[in-house]
Amino acid sequence: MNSTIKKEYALASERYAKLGVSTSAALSKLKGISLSLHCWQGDDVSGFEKEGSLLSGGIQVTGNRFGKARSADELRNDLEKALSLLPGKHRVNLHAIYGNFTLKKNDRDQISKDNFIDWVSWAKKQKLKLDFNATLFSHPKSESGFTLSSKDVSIRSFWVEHVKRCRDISAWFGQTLGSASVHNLWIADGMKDQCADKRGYREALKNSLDKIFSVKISSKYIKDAVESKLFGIGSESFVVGSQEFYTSYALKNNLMLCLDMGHFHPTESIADKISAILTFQKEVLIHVSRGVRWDSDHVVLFDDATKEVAAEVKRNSALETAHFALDYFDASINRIGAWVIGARAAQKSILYALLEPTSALVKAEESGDYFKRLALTEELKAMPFGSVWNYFCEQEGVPSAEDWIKEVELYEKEVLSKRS
Ligand code: RNT
Ligand code: ZN
Repeated sequence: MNSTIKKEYALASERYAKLGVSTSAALSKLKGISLSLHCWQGDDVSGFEKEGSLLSGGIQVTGNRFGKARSADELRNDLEKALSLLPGKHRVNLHAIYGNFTLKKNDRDQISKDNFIDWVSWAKKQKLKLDFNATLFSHPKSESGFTLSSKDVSIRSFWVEHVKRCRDISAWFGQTLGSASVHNLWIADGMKDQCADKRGYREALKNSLDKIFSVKISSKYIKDAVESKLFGIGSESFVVGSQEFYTSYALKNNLMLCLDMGHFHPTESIADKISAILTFQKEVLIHVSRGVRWDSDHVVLFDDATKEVAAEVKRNSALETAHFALDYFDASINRIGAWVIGARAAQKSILYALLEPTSALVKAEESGDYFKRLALTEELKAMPFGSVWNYFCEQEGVPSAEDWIKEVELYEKEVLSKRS
């Protein structure tokens, strides 16, 4: 290992030890925390259902940087490149539209394991675990703006069948790869303008969910999550699957809640919700994202919002029971670089949380010494955090500091620039 990095780490360790924090304990914890890397950053959420598939329905990607993955093989190569630049071991998160539909042109209500054999053999080879998502957008049957909550029973049944099949595929990932697969359900259902029968749509959604989750699958294979939203493109006035709706449904039906960092009012703290949920539930799924003024899904950064989320998970002793899944899509910059910036930022945020002298903060708080709590929090920001991070990267055999940037540039020159 680079001797400067080693020296800097030793000095940093001493500084943290003075605060009662062990850097080596923090790093061994960090090593065991996997992020779920979202496949959809690699091709702007297009998927491979048919040639030239395009994203539609409630979410949008902007930008047209060259080099987008045009096939599942290219996407897997790009994922391998991104993963090679991340310390630790991570999972890959797939959406239903990423299957192989060349041999069997299955519509969503016929999707099956057969469409995902390539992904599973790749995952086995790469020693990766897979998570999954049903896809209820970018399809003629979602164009009305309603899927599982549609008042048209044939539309509703179509999507119920899709999600049921996706849960089967997800459970199969979990079983074959030996680690429960997180299946997350997000739908865009809602209305642009004032809705006169909110209750009707919510009853319909509940009805569909009851059908979907009446099929019981062992939690050894699948962990089901439901993702709420406050508003979206085309659903500015009303979203059927709101936070209150899903919180109630999840509690009643023993499902996990998914909190997406871009799905609330911009001034609302997602971090603040974690302890509320974990008071009643064991696990939580976090979609690590960054909204800029709206749910824009910008690349995740090592910023206050992400740090605060990680800190709350740590303070709730939930690092093993919270699932961090990245969820953003930026088509305006190098897509592999976008994956790596966001994933490393999420990992840095977790490390920052692990290096927090939480008990000292709680102690100050309990004794009413709020000055000390605030002062300590401020001083933490000037601690040699980067030296610990760089040491972790070197230890894990991946480039530290800014050294990974040139690897992305080289891949862009050698591989991405040749894609038309
Ligand atoms: C959309 C949700 C959802 C999607 C992915 C692609 O607002 O955040 O999680 O981003 O399913
Ligand atoms: Zn999300």
